[in-house]
Amino acid sequence: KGEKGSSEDNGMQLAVRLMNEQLRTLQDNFNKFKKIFIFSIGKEVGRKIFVTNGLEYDYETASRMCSRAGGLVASPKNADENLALQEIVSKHDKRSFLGITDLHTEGTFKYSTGGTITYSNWHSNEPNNDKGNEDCVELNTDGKWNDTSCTNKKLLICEF
Ligand code: 289
Ligand code: CA
Repeated sequence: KGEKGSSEDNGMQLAVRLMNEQLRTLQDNFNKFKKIFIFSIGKEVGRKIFVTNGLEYDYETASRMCSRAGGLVASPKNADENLALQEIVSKHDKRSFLGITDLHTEGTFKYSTGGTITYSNWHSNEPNNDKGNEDCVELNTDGKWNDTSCTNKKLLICEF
Protein backbone atom coordinates (compact mmCIF):
# COMPACT_ATOMS: atom_id res chain seq x y z
CA LYS A 1 0.00 0.00 0.00
CA GLY A 2 1.40 3.43 -1.01
CA GLU A 3 1.61 6.39 1.42
CA LYS A 4 -1.16 8.34 -0.26
CA GLY A 5 -3.47 5.31 -0.73
CA SER A 6 -5.26 4.55 -3.95
CA SER A 7 -7.70 6.96 -5.56
CA GLU A 8 -10.30 4.23 -4.91
CA ASP A 9 -9.57 4.49 -1.13
CA ASN A 10 -9.83 8.28 -1.28
CA GLY A 11 -13.15 8.05 -3.09
CA MET A 12 -14.46 5.65 -0.46
CA GLN A 13 -13.34 7.91 2.41
CA LEU A 14 -15.10 10.86 0.80
CA ALA A 15 -18.28 8.84 0.33
CA VAL A 16 -18.24 7.75 4.01
CA ARG A 17 -17.67 11.34 5.16
CA LEU A 18 -20.58 12.57 3.03
CA MET A 19 -22.84 9.84 4.34
CA ASN A 20 -21.92 10.69 7.94
CA GLU A 21 -22.75 14.34 7.30
CA GLN A 22 -26.09 13.38 5.75
CA LEU A 23 -26.85 11.07 8.69
CA ARG A 24 -26.11 13.85 11.18
CA THR A 25 -28.39 16.27 9.26
CA LEU A 26 -31.16 13.65 9.22
CA GLN A 27 -30.77 13.02 12.97
CA ASP A 28 -30.83 16.77 13.72
CA ASN A 29 -33.94 17.27 11.58
CA PHE A 30 -35.67 14.27 13.15
CA ASN A 31 -34.89 15.42 16.71
CA LYS A 32 -36.20 18.91 15.94
CA PHE A 33 -39.36 17.48 14.33
CA LYS A 34 -39.92 15.26 17.41
CA LYS A 35 -39.58 18.23 19.77
CA ILE A 36 -42.03 20.35 17.75
CA PHE A 37 -44.46 17.43 17.45
CA ILE A 38 -44.42 16.66 21.18
CA PHE A 39 -44.64 20.36 22.04
CA SER A 40 -47.79 20.77 19.93
CA ILE A 41 -49.83 17.56 20.14
CA GLY A 42 -48.18 14.95 22.30
CA LYS A 43 -46.24 13.88 25.38
CA GLU A 44 -43.29 11.56 25.69
CA VAL A 45 -43.01 9.32 28.77
CA GLY A 46 -40.16 6.83 28.78
CA ARG A 47 -40.40 5.02 25.45
CA LYS A 48 -44.09 5.88 24.92
CA ILE A 49 -45.52 8.83 23.01
CA PHE A 50 -49.12 9.91 23.62
CA VAL A 51 -50.77 11.85 20.80
CA THR A 52 -54.17 13.50 20.36
CA ASN A 53 -55.86 15.01 17.32
CA GLY A 54 -58.01 17.14 19.66
CA LEU A 55 -61.28 15.48 18.51
CA GLU A 56 -63.84 13.28 20.29
CA TYR A 57 -65.11 9.84 19.22
CA ASP A 58 -66.97 6.86 20.68
CA TYR A 59 -64.73 4.06 21.93
CA GLU A 60 -65.06 1.79 18.90
CA THR A 61 -64.11 4.61 16.53
CA ALA A 62 -61.25 5.74 18.80
CA SER A 63 -59.90 2.19 18.91
CA ARG A 64 -60.12 1.82 15.12
CA MET A 65 -58.45 5.18 14.51
CA CYS A 66 -55.53 4.43 16.84
CA SER A 67 -54.93 0.98 15.38
CA ARG A 68 -55.15 2.27 11.80
CA ALA A 69 -52.40 4.74 12.72
CA GLY A 70 -50.29 1.86 14.10
CA GLY A 71 -51.00 2.62 17.77
CA LEU A 72 -53.44 1.83 20.56
CA VAL A 73 -55.90 3.83 22.65
CA ALA A 74 -53.76 5.28 25.48
CA SER A 75 -53.43 3.01 28.53
CA PRO A 76 -51.46 4.41 31.44
CA LYS A 77 -49.38 1.69 33.12
CA ASN A 78 -48.05 3.88 35.93
CA ALA A 79 -48.48 7.26 37.67
CA ASP A 80 -46.05 9.04 35.29
CA GLU A 81 -48.01 7.94 32.22
CA ASN A 82 -51.30 8.84 33.94
CA LEU A 83 -49.93 12.33 34.69
CA ALA A 84 -48.84 12.84 31.06
CA LEU A 85 -52.37 11.92 29.92
CA GLN A 86 -53.89 14.16 32.59
CA GLU A 87 -51.86 17.06 31.17
CA ILE A 88 -53.26 16.39 27.68
CA VAL A 89 -56.91 16.19 28.85
CA SER A 90 -56.44 19.33 30.96
CA LYS A 91 -54.96 21.25 28.03
CA HIS A 92 -57.94 20.28 25.84
CA ASP A 93 -60.44 20.43 28.74
CA LYS A 94 -62.00 17.21 27.42
CA ARG A 95 -62.08 13.79 29.10
CA SER A 96 -60.42 10.99 27.12
CA PHE A 97 -61.03 7.28 26.76
CA LEU A 98 -58.41 4.87 28.03
CA GLY A 99 -57.67 1.63 26.18
CA ILE A 100 -59.24 -0.30 29.04
CA THR A 101 -62.69 -1.96 29.16
CA ASP A 102 -64.68 -4.63 30.99
CA LEU A 103 -66.57 -5.51 27.80
CA HIS A 104 -65.51 -9.16 28.09
CA THR A 105 -66.29 -9.78 31.78
CA GLU A 106 -68.30 -7.25 33.77
CA GLY A 107 -66.16 -5.87 36.61
CA THR A 108 -62.83 -7.15 35.23
CA PHE A 109 -61.06 -4.29 33.47
CA LYS A 110 -58.59 -5.37 30.83
CA TYR A 111 -56.22 -3.66 28.39
CA SER A 112 -57.34 -3.61 24.75
CA THR A 113 -54.35 -5.89 24.13
CA GLY A 114 -55.64 -8.36 26.77
CA GLY A 115 -54.58 -8.89 30.37
CA THR A 116 -56.11 -7.51 33.55
CA ILE A 117 -54.96 -3.98 34.44
CA THR A 118 -51.89 -3.67 36.65
CA TYR A 119 -52.31 0.04 37.46
CA SER A 120 -55.47 2.07 38.14
CA ASN A 121 -56.46 5.48 39.44
CA TRP A 122 -60.22 5.18 40.02
CA HIS A 123 -62.19 8.09 41.41
CA SER A 124 -63.75 7.21 44.79
CA ASN A 125 -66.86 5.01 44.38
CA GLU A 126 -65.80 4.07 40.81
CA PRO A 127 -66.13 1.89 38.83
CA ASN A 128 -69.89 1.76 39.53
CA ASN A 129 -71.29 0.49 36.19
CA ASP A 130 -73.95 3.21 36.38
CA LYS A 131 -77.27 2.10 34.81
CA GLY A 132 -75.52 -1.19 34.04
CA ASN A 133 -74.04 0.43 30.95
CA GLU A 134 -70.46 1.51 31.69
CA ASP A 135 -67.84 -0.78 30.14
CA CYS A 136 -65.30 1.85 29.07
CA VAL A 137 -63.02 4.11 31.12
CA GLU A 138 -62.60 7.86 30.92
CA LEU A 139 -59.76 9.96 32.30
CA ASN A 140 -60.90 13.14 34.00
CA THR A 141 -58.93 16.41 34.09
CA ASP A 142 -58.05 15.64 37.75
CA GLY A 143 -56.32 12.44 36.58
CA LYS A 144 -58.97 10.18 38.12
CA TRP A 145 -60.72 7.36 36.26
CA ASN A 146 -64.46 6.75 35.85
CA ASP A 147 -66.20 3.91 34.07
CA THR A 148 -68.49 5.33 31.42
CA SER A 149 -70.58 4.28 28.42
CA CYS A 150 -68.50 3.28 25.38
CA THR A 151 -70.96 5.18 23.14
CA ASN A 152 -70.06 8.53 24.74
CA LYS A 153 -67.67 10.68 22.73
CA LYS A 154 -64.32 11.38 24.36
CA LEU A 155 -61.01 12.97 23.38
CA LEU A 156 -58.91 10.65 21.22
CA ILE A 157 -55.46 9.94 22.64
CA CYS A 158 -53.39 7.18 21.06
CA GLU A 159 -50.12 5.75 22.27
CA PHE A 160 -47.22 4.75 20.03
O1 289 B 1 -74.18 8.70 33.05
C1 289 B 1 -73.53 8.66 34.32
C2 289 B 1 -72.13 9.20 34.19
O2 289 B 1 -72.19 10.43 33.56
C3 289 B 1 -71.45 9.35 35.51
O3 289 B 1 -72.25 10.09 36.41
C4 289 B 1 -71.68 10.33 37.69
O4 289 B 1 -70.57 11.16 37.56
C5 289 B 1 -71.29 9.03 38.36
O5 289 B 1 -72.44 8.30 38.67
C6 289 B 1 -70.40 8.22 37.42
O6 289 B 1 -70.09 6.97 38.00
C7 289 B 1 -71.09 8.01 36.10
O7 289 B 1 -70.26 7.26 35.28
CA1 CA C 1 -69.04 5.35 36.48
